[in-house]
Amino acid sequence: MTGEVLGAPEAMARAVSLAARGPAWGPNPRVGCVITAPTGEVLVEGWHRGAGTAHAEAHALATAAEAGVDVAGATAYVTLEPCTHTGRTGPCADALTVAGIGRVIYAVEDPNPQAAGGGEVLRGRGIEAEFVPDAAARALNSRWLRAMELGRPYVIAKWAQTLDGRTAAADGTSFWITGEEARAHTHGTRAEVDAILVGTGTVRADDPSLSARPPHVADPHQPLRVVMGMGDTSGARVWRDGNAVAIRTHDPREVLDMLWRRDVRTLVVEGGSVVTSAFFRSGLVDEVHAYIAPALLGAGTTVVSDLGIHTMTDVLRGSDVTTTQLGADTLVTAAFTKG
Ligand code: AOF
Ligand code: ZN
Repeated sequence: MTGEVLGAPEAMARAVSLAARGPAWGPNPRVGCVITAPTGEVLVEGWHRGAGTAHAEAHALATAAEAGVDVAGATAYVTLEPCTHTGRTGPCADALTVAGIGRVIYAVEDPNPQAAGGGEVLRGRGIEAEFVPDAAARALNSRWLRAMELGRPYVIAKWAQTLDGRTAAADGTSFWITGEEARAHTHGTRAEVDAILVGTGTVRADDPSLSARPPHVADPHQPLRVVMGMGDTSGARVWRDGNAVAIRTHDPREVLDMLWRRDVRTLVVEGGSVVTSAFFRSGLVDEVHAYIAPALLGAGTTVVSDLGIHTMTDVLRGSDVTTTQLGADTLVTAAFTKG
């Protein structure tokens, strides 16, 4: 809060919590900025509200200008290295320089080659700019950062399964394997990502709407809905409004290239088995969200089919595992590619 006196770690923690106000989806990271006087007194704050709007530093500086607050010689704590480029908005390194900021502490280096280098630019101008790595600042944008490093969307493979690894019964029915809490949780994830993808087989079998319907959230963000494959899906529910796209290829890499060009940074792959297997076979699943119901089917569709693994030494094993109990069901998350 303005007027509060904060030490350096607290000021950065505050900047991280401001950053978290921004949207998790979209082509830009979430960034926060706190500007303090040399005494540690908070002068102004800012955060980025998403692509096309002011960056966190620009927001804080505009607030200062409006309120007539002098930031000359002040310290700016920013969760991401200030940018150097003119993209949808102007370079923050220049804005900080013009405002007379004396010191800049940033918590994550910008992996975007177009924007990176703000620290160097500021130091070249005699401004004290220091990179002080911060785990919370990195965690807030972990998927975006990984996507930028990989140059492709970050991929989460999500499914609901029985204890024996089935995602549908032998007759194709799959409503509902998991309970209400688990389903509500998946809607929360959908509302935080840029796109959801299924295969044409799933559209034909389930006719899903693929919308985000998190409980108690008015007007949630709706991800782009993507249908991959060659099957005929005309008349399906997914096409009933404009926010859906068909990609007529079987190749996950091509799909990711096309989605990257459409500013997709985080994608949830929601099956079915053919599509999920194709992403695993291509090494393109970064994270798994498996919702496991205490149920058995004994027959029916499996989560994935042949992945070309014939011996234990080739097993695909996740790391960074988390488990969350959701009513009777358990969500297991795991990382499958490592940064
Ligand atoms: C900052 N502060 O608050 C953010 C930054 O298209 P633009 O102009 O919005 O630029 C987007 C890029 O700028 C984005 O990919 C990332 O590298 C950086 N984001 N930088 O200094 C901010 N959001
Ligand atoms: Zn910027």
